[in-house]
Amino acid sequence: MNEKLEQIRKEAIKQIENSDALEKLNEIRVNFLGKKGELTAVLKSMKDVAPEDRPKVGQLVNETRAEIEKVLEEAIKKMENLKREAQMKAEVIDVTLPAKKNAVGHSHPNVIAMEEVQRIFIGMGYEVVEGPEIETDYYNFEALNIPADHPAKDEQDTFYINGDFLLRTQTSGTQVHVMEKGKLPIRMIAPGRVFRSDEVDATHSPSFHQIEGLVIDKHITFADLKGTLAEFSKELFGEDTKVRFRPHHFNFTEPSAEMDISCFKCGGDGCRFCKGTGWIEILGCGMVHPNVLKMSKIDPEEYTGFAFGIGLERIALLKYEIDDMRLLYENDARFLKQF
Ligand code: 2U9
Repeated sequence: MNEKLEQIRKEAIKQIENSDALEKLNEIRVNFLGKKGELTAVLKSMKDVAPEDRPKVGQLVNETRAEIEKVLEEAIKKMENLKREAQMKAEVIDVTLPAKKNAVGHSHPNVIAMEEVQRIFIGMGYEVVEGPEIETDYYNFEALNIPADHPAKDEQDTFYINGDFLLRTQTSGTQVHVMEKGKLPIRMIAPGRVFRSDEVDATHSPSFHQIEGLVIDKHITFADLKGTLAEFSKELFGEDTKVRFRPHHFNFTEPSAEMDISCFKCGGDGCRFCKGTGWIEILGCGMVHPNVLKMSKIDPEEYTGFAFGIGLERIALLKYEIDDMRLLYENDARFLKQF
């Protein structure tokens, strides 16, 4: 019996030492220590042992069971540790690996320019007002002192919808809506999309954006216009920017002017950017025509005002040195991600 037990002990330990998986160790436990296992079989055969030897044999069986259990527990612990270590190794985070790059969207140059221009005028106390893209002939032309036979009203320049309705060719209608409300003084900008029946090329598009400004109050003079637009230009193009005004004609302003800024590339000496002139045209402006005030029930004897119009795309092209307007509409990600 002793020998049998010793054989069981040796065999169990050998199998435990040779096993390489937790499942195998469990099998060994069942085979040696389980109800139908080898040690239990020895206990069952106690009836064949002489009664006086039974306590000794019983003790030996218990000792063998205890030892197998101990070796088994140790092996299980070792196996579990190995498993955990392997798992940790597999799941290890390499903090030196470069992070995954998430593709981030970019603001469109038009949006950047629009926000910058709005920020400057809001800083000067201007209100931002948006108006409808579909206007009537009255708000887009008549109220702005543009007569029925004006060339801008030609179908070649304006998209007509039906009857009286058209796609606005300038945001000025928005200012007319505000003037009609009769609340004075007015200090506002009207940003938005406008439409003209133009062919697409490097400097034209049938749809572009404007920011128009309007100030109406008592005692507003051309000096207010000059001071405001000079300050605006310095903020947008830099403190050293100079401005000059050239006489022009618009139906809705009198006198009217176009404003140039000194070239921000060469400082006014003349370069390729300003075509050697030292100046770059950036907007149109003027004192609001008395007829325009009268039509919106504002007395031109009591109130005067100035207005200006800025083509947003022109500002974006200049500021970011983009040489073709079409790039602003194609939305090619390779272009947009530069901003
Ligand atoms: C009211 C009265 C007057 C708005 C003005 C301009 C001059 C102008 C151009 C800029 C580039 C159009 O987009 S562009 O081609 N605009 O030169 N706009 S004064 O004058 C107004 C507006 C509203 C009631």
